[in-house]
Amino acid sequence: MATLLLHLADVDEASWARSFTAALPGHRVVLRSEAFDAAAIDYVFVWKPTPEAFDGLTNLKAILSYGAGVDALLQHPRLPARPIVRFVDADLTQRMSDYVLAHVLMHHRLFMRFKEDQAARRWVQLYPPAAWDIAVGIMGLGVLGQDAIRHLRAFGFQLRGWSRTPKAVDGVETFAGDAQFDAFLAGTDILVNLLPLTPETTGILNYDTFSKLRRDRLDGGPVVINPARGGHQKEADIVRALTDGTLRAASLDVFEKEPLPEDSPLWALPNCFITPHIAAASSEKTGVAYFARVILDHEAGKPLPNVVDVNRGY
Ligand code: NDP
Ligand code: OXD
Repeated sequence: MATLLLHLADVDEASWARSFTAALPGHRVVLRSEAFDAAAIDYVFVWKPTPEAFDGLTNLKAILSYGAGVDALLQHPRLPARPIVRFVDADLTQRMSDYVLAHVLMHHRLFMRFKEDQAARRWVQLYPPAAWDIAVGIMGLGVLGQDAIRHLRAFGFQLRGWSRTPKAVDGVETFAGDAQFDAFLAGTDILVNLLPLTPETTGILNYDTFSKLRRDRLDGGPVVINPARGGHQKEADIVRALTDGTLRAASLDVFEKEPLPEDSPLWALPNCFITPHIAAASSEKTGVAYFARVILDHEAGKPLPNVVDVNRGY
């Protein structure tokens, strides 16, 4: 019998515990608010763990991450040296692709501009180039980047992708590493960030990056979409670029500080579309199914899937 400890913030922990109990008959599921023997915990399922979350878990077999991104978890001051399994899930992936597709189409079809015209009761007919004349550049060709590409392909956009190591993706012009970053940007009209947050990618959405994007295709200039992590973006640079025309528009789901402070200048910018970190939440139904399977398989002697490479940072 395995014992699973839940340590989740900002979600209904008790509800997840009930679902895990139903999915793991014969195993034990405990909440951090209950009395439990720390040395008896085999697996801990975490989201935003407190500094003492792992204390005493001396016999832990694996850490299960509620988030697909593990940047914050890897910064935990007392993270035990145990395998970390991150959440990789069709439901979450589909939600992220919905978000990306919706925002790419919104910017390609200049809908924010038409909304401004509507507010001003202004009738101006603008015709954007066809999708096949617009290049969407995806930063990060992992689970989420490749699925977003699959959805965007159906709409006919030119597709470009950038990753750390070289990748071949059908119908996509790919670039890899720092050496090819500028070439990737130079042909990109709509930049979509689906990178993990690591020391190398921190602050990558900055003024210098924006000024290297292609400017002559989309009316008013290039666009940035960031549903990955707030640490990727320099918000002062985004404000500057959205104000001086280096960027025509931005869609941001994540922020340097969350919730986005009330006094952030981003709120007031008409060409900035803000959502409150909702691009792709982990669902209880699919999360429990995935992690229960991880535990059952591991207890049956199978290897853990989607284990984070701690040295790489994702
Ligand atoms: P993956 O680990 O599957 O893919 C990461 C991709 O980024 C890989 O292609 C990798 O390159 C590339 N990459 C990593 N470091 C660099 C670098 N220094 N330079 C260039 N490319 C790099 O991650 P996912 O697709 O599953 O998720 C991406 C991120 O999305 C998560 O880390 C998380 O932060 C964010 N996210 C946000 C959510 C939200 O609601 N806002 C929800 C879910 C995820 P290579 O292929 O060479 O390894
Ligand atoms: C995640 C997130 O990483 O929700 O899954 O941000």
